[in-house]
Amino acid sequence: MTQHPSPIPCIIALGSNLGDSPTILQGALTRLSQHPQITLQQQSRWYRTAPVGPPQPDYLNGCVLLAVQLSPHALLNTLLEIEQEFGRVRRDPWGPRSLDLDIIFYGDTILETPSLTLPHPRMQDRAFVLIPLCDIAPQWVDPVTGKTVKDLANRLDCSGVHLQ
Ligand code: A4P
Ligand code: MG
Repeated sequence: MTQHPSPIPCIIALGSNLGDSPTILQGALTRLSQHPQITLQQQSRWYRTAPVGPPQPDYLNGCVLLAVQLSPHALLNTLLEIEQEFGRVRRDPWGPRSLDLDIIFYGDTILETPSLTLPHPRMQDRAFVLIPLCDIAPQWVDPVTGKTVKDLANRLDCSGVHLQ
């Protein structure tokens, strides 16, 4: 794995709507914090959110701020491994999942590759990402639009997002 000399601040969004979601999400955070190149710095509260996409159970969503000494693709591979460990088997787009880990921001990197887009391409439309993110990083500036997380969240209908 590529190792970066200085830690990069990264935002990861977590979601689950299959299985014992609180335990799965807490387990994923433990796994992340045990990684030698990852430091867990801040954690949002957990939110119960109405599903976006096809009918399915409500989600539990949250966000964390990490300091990461991995390249973007190495970080993605680590997240995919953790998803697998927690029983992620369904691959239906937008369908229910035991664990979804998305990279929202990797510093102020803008990247478009077949396997990874940064910032996350749908982040600015998603109250289930931006409301939890306001707990920990409201002043983070989206490098694409130049807007803060708080300003992006204020444009959205947040009626489906409730504190757990
Ligand atoms: N990928 C590209 N960019 C990224 C990135 N920034 N972070 C690629 C993570 N992955 C990224 O992901 C498919 C592939 O996207 C990865 O292998 C990676 O190479 P996936 O997790 O298997 O697919 P997915 O999550 O089903 O698809 P997608 O389009 O990423 O879905 P979203 O946008 O994540 O939406 N409603 C509520 N309330 N809460 C939710 O959390 N989540 C979704 C999934 C739908 N509705 C929801 C929620
Ligand atoms: Mg995903």
